[in-house]
Amino acid sequence: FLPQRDQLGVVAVGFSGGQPRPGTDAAPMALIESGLLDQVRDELGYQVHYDNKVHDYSDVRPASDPVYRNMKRPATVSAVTEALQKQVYEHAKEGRCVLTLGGDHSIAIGSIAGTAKATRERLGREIAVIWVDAHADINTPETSDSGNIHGMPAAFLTGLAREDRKDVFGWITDDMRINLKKLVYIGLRDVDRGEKQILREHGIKAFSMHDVDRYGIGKVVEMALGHIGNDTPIHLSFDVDALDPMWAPSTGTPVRGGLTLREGDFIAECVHETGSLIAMDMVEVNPSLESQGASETIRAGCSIVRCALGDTLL
Ligand code: 4U7
Ligand code: MN
Ligand code: MN
Ligand code: MN
Repeated sequence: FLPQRDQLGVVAVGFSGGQPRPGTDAAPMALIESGLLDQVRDELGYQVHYDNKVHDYSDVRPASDPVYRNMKRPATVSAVTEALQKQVYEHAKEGRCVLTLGGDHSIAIGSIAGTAKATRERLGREIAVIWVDAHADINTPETSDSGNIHGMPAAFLTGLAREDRKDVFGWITDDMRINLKKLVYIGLRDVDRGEKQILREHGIKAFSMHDVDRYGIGKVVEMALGHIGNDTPIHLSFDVDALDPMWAPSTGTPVRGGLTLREGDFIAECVHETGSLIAMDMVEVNPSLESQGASETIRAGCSIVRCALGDTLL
């Protein structure tokens, strides 16, 4: 079922509306300007399918967008992720591995919906999602304190959160959804009370920083991959705030006690080694925050993407 190994579709998503701070919209350009796609092309040997454009989706954004069911900018995030879903789907159905450069983490609603749908059509398979993050991002609109949709993507993708309004994620159909049993977290350390209840109630597999400390990253990744099973197509959704702020300070919701850059790279390397990676998101890089740390954060994001695409140490 492997994607054509050397074909990479890239979507650059200049969007920050899933949370309040401007700046994540500039991340795709920063990652690309620092040479990411050139390295992937020249050093890793991929044929890169990229339209040379950072999308801001201004053509689909609604003029007004009041709070709805506690969600901030619901129609905007919905319209942007719906458009992204189509872009990712188009790449994935050609059998390309798809790299989505965010943007805040709300965009995973679109990228994962696109790979889930394409993989069902192409291979008749459900995808697994490895969610590397300080946060679980599985608030429903009702459990969320902030109303920020970047804290909700996993709820919409699993169907724990649903909405009939077509302009507020009602476009998400069953073929775009993911199985709760095939979602696995690594790096958690800031999970809201309501989210903990959701994780417990549904038996969702999660490896917190406590688990990383106890077992080491090698064992944690082994257990995470063991949970999803051999030969399952994998979508890796990597929130840069999974890394400790020491390595990734320029992000909207930093949390102390995170992964080292080497541990982040290691997760990505192991996912690459499975040969089952079909798509990846790199999200929540915000070059305008902690400007001293911006270049370091960008470098960290690039490094993790390169590792996932097969950059090896030797
Ligand atoms: B990110 C939070 F309350 N849980 O829902 C929320 F702590 O994509 C944070 O992982 C969400 O960066 C963080 O607003 C979303 C908060
Ligand atoms: Mn996060
Ligand atoms: Mn996140
Ligand atoms: Mn964040």
